[in-house]
Amino acid sequence: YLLKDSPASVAYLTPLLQRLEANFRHKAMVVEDSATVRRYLVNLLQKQNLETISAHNGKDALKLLAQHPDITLIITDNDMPEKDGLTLIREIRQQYNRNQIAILGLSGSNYSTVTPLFLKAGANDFLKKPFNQEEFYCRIHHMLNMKDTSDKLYRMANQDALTGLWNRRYFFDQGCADSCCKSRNIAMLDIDFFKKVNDTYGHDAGDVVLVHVSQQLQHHFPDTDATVARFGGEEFCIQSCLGKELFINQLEKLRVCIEELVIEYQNAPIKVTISIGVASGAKPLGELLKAADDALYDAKQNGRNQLKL
Ligand code: GH3
Ligand code: MG
Ligand code: MG
Ligand code: MG
Ligand code: MG
Repeated sequence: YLLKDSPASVAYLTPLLQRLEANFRHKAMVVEDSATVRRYLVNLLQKQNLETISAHNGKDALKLLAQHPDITLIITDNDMPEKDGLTLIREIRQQYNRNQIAILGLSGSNYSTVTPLFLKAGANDFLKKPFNQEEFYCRIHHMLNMKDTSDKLYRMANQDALTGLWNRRYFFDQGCADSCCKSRNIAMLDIDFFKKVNDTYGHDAGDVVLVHVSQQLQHHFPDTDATVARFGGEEFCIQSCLGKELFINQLEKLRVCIEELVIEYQNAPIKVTISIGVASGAKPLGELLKAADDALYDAKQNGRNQLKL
């Protein structure tokens, strides 16, 4: 298909081959009431390495989307029984933006306003039926390239490059959006005498320790019940809506795990401990952070490797 009449130069082929490889990470859904067209579209997408499921109308599509929240690409017809494509797109856009799910509208409707209607409803792009197969592939590839670039930018803006944890920016965005959370828990964590690790084993060893400690944080506080962020240097912050008792128990388990952890770096066994300050309540994020930081200071003053409230 795309390769058929392309110049056979490396510069031209490489992005196409990279696109085909990256397509394995996407899941597509075709929404179309005509069984023939539906099968045809599914087949076209599968040829491009896209795992593809299909729905026969908008209502069915919403049900499938709820069962497959990892769908990243939707190709939808407009005229369908139960729920049309435009309504479907408007409803999807209440939950997912253009960067989360890319939508291509596809319609044979013979009136000139159909393109702007689709775009205003929230489609990323639109194609009129009958379409040219090459154009279809070009538009799909373009949408997926945009989606991958947007995902990459999102990660770069919100994740810490060394540890993969969320960064400070994400933590505050999330923390303010979560105002529905009546009562929340905040923990500030800081590695004890970390400067000594750098001084003794070198800065690279220090980086390895930061990665291992972060993995323990992630393991004890999965994304489903907490936001774990690297605040800077060797300082971390956790926000959780777990019950206070559960939260403290889990932090205590984490502290002991890190105390017992032996990090091998170039045959040198490195051990570290962490101090933790905790604050809870239905208060603004800033106030809780200040209280947790004060508690962390107490933990340090009181001999480190401990949790203070
Ligand atoms: P305390 O127990 O009081 O927290 O002592 P500390 O030595 O851990 O604290 P201090 O704030 O004096 O030192 C923190 C050190 O962390 C200093 C800095 O060089 C180091 N650091 C900050 N960011 C990084 C990083 O990304 N990698 C490495 N290897 N070291 C870092
Ligand atoms: Mg139709
Ligand atoms: Mg310090
Ligand atoms: Mg420290
Ligand atoms: Mg510190």
